[in-house]
Amino acid sequence: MERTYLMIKPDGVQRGLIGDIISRFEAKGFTLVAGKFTQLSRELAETHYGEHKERPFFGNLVDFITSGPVFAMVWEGENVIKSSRTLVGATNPIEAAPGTIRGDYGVHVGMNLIHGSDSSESASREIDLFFSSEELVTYEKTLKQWI
Ligand code: ABT
Ligand code: MG
Repeated sequence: MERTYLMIKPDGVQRGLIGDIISRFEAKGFTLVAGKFTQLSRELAETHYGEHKERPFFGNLVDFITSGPVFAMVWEGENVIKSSRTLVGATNPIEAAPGTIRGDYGVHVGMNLIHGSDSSESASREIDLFFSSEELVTYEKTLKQWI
């Protein structure tokens, strides 16, 4: 089963959107594997966004992502990497379709609410960067008769 790394950014946390965002992935049919409310160090943020090191917005990006706590998560499900990028929407919220997280809530490319891994390589790298193997919880849904 495929896994991806999703992270609600400081703007999503401060606007009180953690619950709404998690609900969307639950309602879609994906399963939560790990979750952590945490403040990123500069070093971790620079490693996570290392592919953008040479871009002009890199400094601002690292400033923003370390400006307050984030909610880091691992989600599992069929085609979860691609599907979660669809639920998240285009990088620039102005261009993101209504119905997507960025399309519904965002206006600024530098504050676009949530990060999602863009490939299976990124997903493995990012899951390992943010979570230890003990923090990844696999379980069976055994309470179907009650819920
Ligand atoms: P992430 O999920 O945060 O990686 O965003 P996404 O993959 O949709 O877009 P990319 B290209 O990876 O952007 C990374 C972060 O850089 C910000 N950014 C991007 C800018 O501020 N200006 C730009 O011109 C571009 C291309 C948006 C992303 N994050 N934030 N916050
Ligand atoms: Mg990206």
